[in-house]
Amino acid sequence: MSSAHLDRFTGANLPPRDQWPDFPGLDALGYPARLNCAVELLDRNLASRADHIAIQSPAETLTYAQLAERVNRIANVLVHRMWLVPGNRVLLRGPNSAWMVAAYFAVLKAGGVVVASMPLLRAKELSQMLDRARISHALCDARLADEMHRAEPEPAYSALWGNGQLEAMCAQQSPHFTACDTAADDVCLLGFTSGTTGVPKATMHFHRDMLAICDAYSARVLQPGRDDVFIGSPPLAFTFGLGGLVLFPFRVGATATLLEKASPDELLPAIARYRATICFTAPTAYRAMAAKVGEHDIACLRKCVSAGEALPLPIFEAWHAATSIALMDGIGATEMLHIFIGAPQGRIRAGATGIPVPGYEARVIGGAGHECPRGTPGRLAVRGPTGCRYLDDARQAAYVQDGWNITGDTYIQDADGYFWYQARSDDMIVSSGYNIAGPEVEAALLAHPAVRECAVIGTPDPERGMLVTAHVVLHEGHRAGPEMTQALQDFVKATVAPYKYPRLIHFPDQLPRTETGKLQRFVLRHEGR
Ligand code: 3UK
Repeated sequence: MSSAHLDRFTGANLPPRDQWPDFPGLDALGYPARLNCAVELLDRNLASRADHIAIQSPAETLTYAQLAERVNRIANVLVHRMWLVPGNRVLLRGPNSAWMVAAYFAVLKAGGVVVASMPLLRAKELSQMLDRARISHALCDARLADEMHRAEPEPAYSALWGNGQLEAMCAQQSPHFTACDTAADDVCLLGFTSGTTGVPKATMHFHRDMLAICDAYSARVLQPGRDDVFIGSPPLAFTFGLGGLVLFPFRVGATATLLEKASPDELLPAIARYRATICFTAPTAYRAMAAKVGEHDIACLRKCVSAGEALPLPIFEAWHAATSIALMDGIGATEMLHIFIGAPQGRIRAGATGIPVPGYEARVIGGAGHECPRGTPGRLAVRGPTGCRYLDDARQAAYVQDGWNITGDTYIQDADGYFWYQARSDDMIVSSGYNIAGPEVEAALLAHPAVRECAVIGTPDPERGMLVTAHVVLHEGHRAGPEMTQALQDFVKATVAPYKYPRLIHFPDQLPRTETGKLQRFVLRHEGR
């Protein structure tokens, strides 16, 4: 297999072969040795879907033919004006928009390697990415250029869209571009993990991986059709958003709806306005939207995917009560590119994450690496057509053990084969010898009408080792204080084993979250309460 990369940086920085995961389920997907995922995902639609809407957004609507033309023009700019050679890393920075997607596919089609940055990242974090990934090129939304210009080392070539610069360069280029003849296992994406501590890790994904998530999770679990209209909130720099908002719709010639702003208050009216049928967002957004569904006509909606964090049962139930839709929970990871455990409509069990996506295998293992008996908690191990390859990082050996990807989550597999999330393995609370999973206590608290959001962590305690401590954000009109604390404690004791109740309860105004919507438990732990 010969790489098309002239710049050999990514190939040279793959982990040693003996540290790669196994890839069962890959051969069955039948990919050829050479493929460019931009051709398969975008250009393949030109034969029968040229005039179908590929992207709709507040700013503009593009058919597949119009999008393909913009992609070709940008690819020509990259190659003929910015001297991109295959294998170069290109920073992409912008809110979810048609220009962002066009730039993304232009890099892929030209054989470059995409490095997408979350819109809110600051110069310091961008500098780490520029350095770690040896980024030579940048395409950026003009509104987000300031932080990029402050970051170092400055890419040799950069261009902005939104202020007419890239637009003018594109106008001078041909609307035709011949795709780079990349190998199926050429790296095309460096996905930085939303890591909590330490230097961020860069996960390396191949052209074939971009198709594999479409042909595994999307085709077998989500099962979209060409008339579906996708919508959602995750940034395209988060692979949850990339897959759910762009790759999955494009693989079937459907429509992507891209919103620059997609808080729950904006997403709900957008679902109605764009007649969306499939929604991707985080559990907390479904909870916030469930309360306001009555104000909007969202009868168009058919399927809703929840990922990024555990989906507490009360949120599943609230969304079902409001819409009659069974939320599709799914666990994914940047290392795996997308979701590897979930359940198709009709096989969903409320409260469980689901069963392995066809092509993937999952099991729960103990300390020594042996499979745990069904019904007992242990570490989640998975393998399938996609898997973890960190760029030059010693942490590879911790994530991949014996060919299995170890996600860092504690799970229970039940007698029927369903997987039930317990906690991040680091977040298990050990109090007086009991193992307590914070999310279980959170689910119990969320069922109380006064609770808007909550986080349960362990805080050090001389007697019990750790104390179950809850941080609870109350709905408006409810008062914090000893009475509320007592009421919540009694409420939890009535629904889960009493030893799990939160002995300490704090009432902050909000909880710390990452840009991908994840609760930052470590921030609460380090607040030293
Ligand atoms: C946690 C979940 C319980 C879990 C992601 C879908 O979240 C994604 O990737 P990240 O690298 O984080 C991975 C970790 O997040 N998690 C994600 N989904 C669930 N925990 N239930 C869930 N449904 O700890 C996992 O190890 O940011 C999700 C698709 C692509 C993604 N990158």
